[in-house]
Amino acid sequence: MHPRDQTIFALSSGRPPSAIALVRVSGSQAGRVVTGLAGKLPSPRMATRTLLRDVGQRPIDDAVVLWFPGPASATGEDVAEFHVHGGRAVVAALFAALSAFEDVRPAEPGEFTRRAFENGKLDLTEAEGLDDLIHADTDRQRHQALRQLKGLLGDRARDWRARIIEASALIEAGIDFSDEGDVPAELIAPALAKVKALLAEVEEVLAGQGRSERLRDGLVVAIAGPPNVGKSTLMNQLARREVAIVSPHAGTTRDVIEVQLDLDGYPVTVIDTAGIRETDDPVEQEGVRRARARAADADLVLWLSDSPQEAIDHDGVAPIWKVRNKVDLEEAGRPLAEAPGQGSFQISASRGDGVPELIAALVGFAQRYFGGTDDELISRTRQRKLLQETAASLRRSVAVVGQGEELAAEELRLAAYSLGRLLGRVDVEDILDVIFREFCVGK
Ligand SMILES: Nc1nc2c(ncn2[C@@H]2O[C@H](COP(=O)(O)OP(=O)(O)OP(=O)(O)O)[C@@H](O)[C@H]2O)c(=O)[nH]1
Ligand SMILES: [Mg+2]
Repeated sequence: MHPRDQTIFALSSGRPPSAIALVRVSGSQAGRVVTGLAGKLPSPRMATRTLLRDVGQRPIDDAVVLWFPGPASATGEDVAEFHVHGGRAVVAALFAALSAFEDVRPAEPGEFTRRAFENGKLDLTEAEGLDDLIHADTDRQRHQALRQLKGLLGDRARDWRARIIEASALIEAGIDFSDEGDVPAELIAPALAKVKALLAEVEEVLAGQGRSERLRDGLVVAIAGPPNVGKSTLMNQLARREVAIVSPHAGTTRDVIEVQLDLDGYPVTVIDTAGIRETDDPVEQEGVRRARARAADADLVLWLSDSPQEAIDHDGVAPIWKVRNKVDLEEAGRPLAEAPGQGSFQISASRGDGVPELIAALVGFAQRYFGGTDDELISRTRQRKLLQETAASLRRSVAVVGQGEELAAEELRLAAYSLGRLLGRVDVEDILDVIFREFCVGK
């Protein structure tokens, strides 16, 4: 049997040991597997308590079994779920029993979802939403993924595709009518009007500022500055744990250290870097090189210093906030010379003074950066690229219609093709592997 037609199984719940482990089976052999292990098939969709036994009739575990005959199942195939005790040995014994069946094998990552997609249970944009939901770390990412999973973009794309096909049918009917000479204007004009209206809708969706795409990836904030100014101390404050080594030696941090923060539901990655200075130590030189490179790519740079006259030594397009640290030392001696201005802060990273204000400003920055994502439909570069191609083809079809209706019809075909790729309905074998490989096993 071809691997594609084989029955697959996987642990769909978290890593054992856990209270309960959920093992899913999907494919034509699922019924035979359940009968083999549980003695008989339970009623469809009814949780049924059963003792599972292997081929030698040795007990595996006392389990709850669910039976979902296809096509009304998650994958569209026959599906069985075994809820067993989540011990490593229990799961291993169940896996061994499952593998003993002919044409039953462990699933590849994302293979359940891929089968659901291939059986038309969801389109590719929804599958992407599902992947995002599983990987969502913050509340706003979850919200965004749920919207994607609802199929809002897919619904729009299906509607556009149907209307493009209508428009090209009008044009092609015109071409068929007129053996010679021009296609009558009364056929072309309504088709063109349809295409223009469509184009406006696609462009409106594209006009979103990519905030949803950013929400998937998160915001990167780099802490940079000279050595020993307290960058790692600030990092630890933001992370609320000791992620980076702090020491009075200049040149302590060499690697780039990252922590993921959830700032008011926004995903933010903070990176702590090596202090930037000229040095002869080759290891520290490499650290400084990495620090510069990461800070140059960041979305926001916190330039930390411990003296008022510190010059900023940084290249990049990202905004830079000046953060003056160790103000506790200055307070003890003389009063602070200046009050903090726009994009400028005074903190004591070791005592925590000024850190809440800095965090509040970061939340504000994240709010502006991600903006309102509620009306955005695009969440991936792949989707944006295909919609751009669609819009370009629609634009060309309007532009070339004067030179020949066949040319316009061909552009419309291309536009429909791009939308088909967006939905995963045409010619996407190459990208399917890439997308589904990112999924977890068991999903
Ligand atoms: N008084 C005072 N000392 C601080 C403050 N923040 C950090 N320090 C001290 O400054 C020294 C350097 O701190 P680090 O956090 O290691 O500085 P860094 O910028 O990461 O240094 P490198 O990794 O070497 O570039 C340590 O001795 C800290 O305890 C502060 O707000 N006040
Ligand atoms: Mg450091």
